Amino acid sequence: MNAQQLSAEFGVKGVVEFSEQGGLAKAVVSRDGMHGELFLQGATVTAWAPAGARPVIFTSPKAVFAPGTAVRGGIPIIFPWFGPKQDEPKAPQHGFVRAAPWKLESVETSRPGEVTLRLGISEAEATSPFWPDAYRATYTVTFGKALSIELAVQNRAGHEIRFEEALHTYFAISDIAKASVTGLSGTTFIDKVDGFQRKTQDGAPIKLSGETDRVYLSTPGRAVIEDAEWRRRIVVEKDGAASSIVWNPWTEKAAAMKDLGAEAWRGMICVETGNAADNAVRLAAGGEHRMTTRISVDAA
Ligand code: TA6
Repeated sequence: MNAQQLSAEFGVKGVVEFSEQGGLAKAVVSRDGMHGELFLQGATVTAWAPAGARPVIFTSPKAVFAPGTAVRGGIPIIFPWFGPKQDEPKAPQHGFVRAAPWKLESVETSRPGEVTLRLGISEAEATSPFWPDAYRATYTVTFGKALSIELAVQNRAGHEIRFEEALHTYFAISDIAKASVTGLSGTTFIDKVDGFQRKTQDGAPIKLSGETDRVYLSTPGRAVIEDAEWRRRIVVEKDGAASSIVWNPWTEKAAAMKDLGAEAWRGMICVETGNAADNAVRLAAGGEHRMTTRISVDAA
């Protein structure tokens, strides 16, 4: 559906409006000063700011909006494998739904201050020779004082399936040198920058001082991004998701990424919610798995 057709079916004047960017349809939501954006391609949230607050979600100023291209920034949905697919070097990084055509199924505005969008996808819209199983995924996003998201996966394959998943959230921060992450102490992480070695996180706030790419395993339900300069804390709560991923490409990698570039990386940090590596999901035939996250902002 193009923006005009979406507006006719789902539009709510001044609250949920549809437009196109780079040939891609997006929903722009506004309510009581809250602002949000979601592209149907990849069901990618690219913006959210509660009323009166700075943007919470980072999207690269050099992000490419084009059919089949994943957005650099926002909340890409990673499914059904995280990172490179083990034993399949030809498989694309991070699965196959983050640049696929999700269908908008409903728009809900009955709760004050909130807008809920529900989208769906199945093997009919997106599949891969590297993971040919039948599935249905439903994505429910509520924009409001908080940003609440649920990814539900149904197994329609007739046999047990194994998958990884993540909400690869890019958060906007004042400066990577002035931000830190708490809530992961004592957990084991796979350090992808240091030969995939397994290490234990100490008790201190995580401060980044170089390229960082870590998959934290079996983590608690709450992590916090402390931003000293902007005097705010971004609280990331999760359920049905055992892993947390912390990433920033730093100078060299960022400069080599055309859709990120030499400067913008300082203003972002990924703190992702998912089920990766040892935490991959095994789902029985006919079963459903739900993963949720709730993102909110406190004054620091
Ligand atoms: O989540 C961190 C990570 O897996 C890193 O390894 C890095 O590759 C990042 O994702 C971005 O991946 P992308 O395929 O979007 O360039």
